[in-house]
Amino acid sequence: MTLFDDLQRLLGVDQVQDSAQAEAFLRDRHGRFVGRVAAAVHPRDTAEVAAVVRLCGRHAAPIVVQGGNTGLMGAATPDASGRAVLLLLDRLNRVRQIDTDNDTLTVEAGCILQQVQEAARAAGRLFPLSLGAEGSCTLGGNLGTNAGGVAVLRYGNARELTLGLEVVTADGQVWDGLRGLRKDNTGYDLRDLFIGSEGTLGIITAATLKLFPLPAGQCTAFLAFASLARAVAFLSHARRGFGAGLTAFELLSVDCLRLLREQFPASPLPFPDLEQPWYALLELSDHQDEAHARALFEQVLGDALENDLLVDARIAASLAQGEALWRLRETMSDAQKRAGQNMKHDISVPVSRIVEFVESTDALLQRHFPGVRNYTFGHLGDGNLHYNVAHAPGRSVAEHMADYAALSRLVHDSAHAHGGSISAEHGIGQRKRDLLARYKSPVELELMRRIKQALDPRGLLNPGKVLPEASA
Ligand code: 2HG
Ligand code: ZN
Repeated sequence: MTLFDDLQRLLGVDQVQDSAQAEAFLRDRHGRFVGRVAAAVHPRDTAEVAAVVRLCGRHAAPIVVQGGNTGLMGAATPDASGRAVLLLLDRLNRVRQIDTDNDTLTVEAGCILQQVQEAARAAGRLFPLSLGAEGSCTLGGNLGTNAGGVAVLRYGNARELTLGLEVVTADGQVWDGLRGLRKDNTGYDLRDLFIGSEGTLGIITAATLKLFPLPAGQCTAFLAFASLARAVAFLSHARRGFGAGLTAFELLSVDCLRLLREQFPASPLPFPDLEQPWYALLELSDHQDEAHARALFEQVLGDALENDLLVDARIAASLAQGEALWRLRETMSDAQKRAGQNMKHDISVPVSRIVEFVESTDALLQRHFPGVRNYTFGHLGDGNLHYNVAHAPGRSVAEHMADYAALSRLVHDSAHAHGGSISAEHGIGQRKRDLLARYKSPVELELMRRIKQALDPRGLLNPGKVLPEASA
């Protein structure tokens, strides 16, 4: 019996596809990674996932899990060997339980993030994980990469929002860790091992998530800054003024806004003259009411204007205006995609070193790669910038991308030298795998390898991802 036949017998003919039928799943969203598979399968529940894992074990077939296929690091794309089974969790999309007394929600890994947000809202609660791809990414992918997004400043990463997990282990057992406990000090935290492991340690099939009260009032504004240093100073000012109500502070350089205008001319910019070098989207959530939120918002912005932290502010006068501002920010990824590939660097550094990082890295780039254009934007409140670099005028995208290794090394070395990380929220996948050997200490890498060896001794879960080869 071949693996394909065995899978069809286990799941039924309709739940198993060959490489040709599964084509859409074999390349990542940007077409950077393309693979082949022995089969792609759509199990209907956790028991079927476990059975698939056991069957793959008997055939020594690697397993790659894929959710909404919106990741940027190629973690969900199989390699070209055609040996792997691609596990698609789209059928595991049930909301299993909502507990409003405990403020928890238990959902399956194949749920689209937006569906999770809507389930929470229907119960009068907020599930705050929010990112541009929320209409198509899945919760399993969010947990696999420990996704961040635009509300980390207030609510934390996917990890901080997760209380419990259900996981299928590498040998096909089911670990039911769906505990909705905020306190549980009973030994090693297995949950936190699986979150962020990008499918290399186990397969997350469901999660128990934290819920929060829906805010009673919300204020959104677009701000203009005379320098990045002022934007950072404003952030401290807003933290003091808003306390926990500060929910988002998303930075965009003037070149990002120019790109948005170029690619989406129908979407008006809040500052059409684009006279300042830096802009940010600010959001306050308030648990009293709309009037209280607005008064506080205006006071904090007024003080900042008076103290020259801020050049100008456009406060959204309605929900619709606020949403339009958010749409601008959220289409940054699409605007870049339309303009042609650029080099993405999802870095983080301490907020106190952001200015020094940007200024020194910009200067280094111009010295070594004259004319390249920076599209710098992101989650300033978390110290996480998307420090993306596009081709110089007069050079083709292909010529530019040929410099990827050298240019990216310069950016990553700079982030590292500023006490930062080379991957803040997008993960490692295959794209950054070999970089870990350069930026993680031998001790840290050795501990990671031992964990992998303990949980997946045969190396069948998402091989070739996250961990660099031992010799690298
Ligand atoms: C965002 O913050 C995403 O919009 C994508 O993390 C970042 O396109 C990017 O580089
Ligand atoms: Zn981001």
